[in-house]
Amino acid sequence: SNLEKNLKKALKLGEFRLFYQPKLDLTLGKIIGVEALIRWQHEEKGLISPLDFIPIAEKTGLILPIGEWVLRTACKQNKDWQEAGFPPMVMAVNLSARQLYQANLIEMVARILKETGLSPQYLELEITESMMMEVEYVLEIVKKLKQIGVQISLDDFGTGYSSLYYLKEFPFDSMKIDKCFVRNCTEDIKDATIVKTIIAMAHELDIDVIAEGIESKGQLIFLQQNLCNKGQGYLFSKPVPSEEFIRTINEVE
Ligand code: G
Ligand code: G
Ligand code: MN
Ligand code: NA
Repeated sequence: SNLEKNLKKALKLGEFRLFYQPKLDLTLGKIIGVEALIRWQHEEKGLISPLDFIPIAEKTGLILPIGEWVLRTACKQNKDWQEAGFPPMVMAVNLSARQLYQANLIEMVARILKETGLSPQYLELEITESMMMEVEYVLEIVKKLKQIGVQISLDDFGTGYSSLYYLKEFPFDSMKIDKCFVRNCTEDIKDATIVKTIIAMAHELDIDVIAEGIESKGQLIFLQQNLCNKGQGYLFSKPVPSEEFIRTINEVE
């Protein structure tokens, strides 16, 4: 298709950009990590959201070269920030299902870490419940990634098939409370209950829990009162280009 051709061209022309959104320690108000989020800087259409091209990239398989570019760019950026003297942060990268099932994923991650010189503890891979088509296979992949030393988080928790089996069997370092629950947690008793329960369960399971989509002071206070000590959202910063992210670090620290 046309979009497919354009995506290939975009990769060749270097039209993809990574934007960065900070993850904060909600108790200390300090930046503890960052999530890399892709955008397409189109010469005529401007900035295109991943929602408009990741699904096609997944269907066509172009997500593999694009995903590799994302991983390399994010690792290199994180290494560059460390070398510039900023406090070390964990860089989170979103994986697609196609990538998780790609034969050489483990080798690719190891190679990119080696090429960029980033220590594995500063890379976190975000996966979602919807990727668990073959649970046992994914579990093996996740275990191998953990052996390399990277962190694994469960993104969009509560929106997929949400089997608690995953939480029991998978060595997740953290889980992210989806923004659809955070959005109304100060007004809707059901959302409040779900958010509180996810936080309590994560603590009991000894998994880090991070709330996403925090947009208001009220949501922040609710999360703090319920002992969620990590979060991200527009209240702190929307995803921004690297230069702007650096300014955010300086403001927050
Ligand atoms: O940043 P934004 O809200 O526009 O992202 C929209 C969706 O695109 C989210 O589900 C996010 O996880 C996904 N996304 C953003 N960047 C990447 C990426 O580099 N790889 C993959 N696979 N998904 C991404
Ligand atoms: O699927 P994933 O959780 O990776 O997607 C994260 C998406 O959430 C990104 O597209 C990012 O731009 C978006 N996002 C980040 N913070 C907020 C927020 O506070 N509110 C809303 N509505 N979206 C957010
Ligand atoms: Mn994510
Ligand atoms: Na999410």
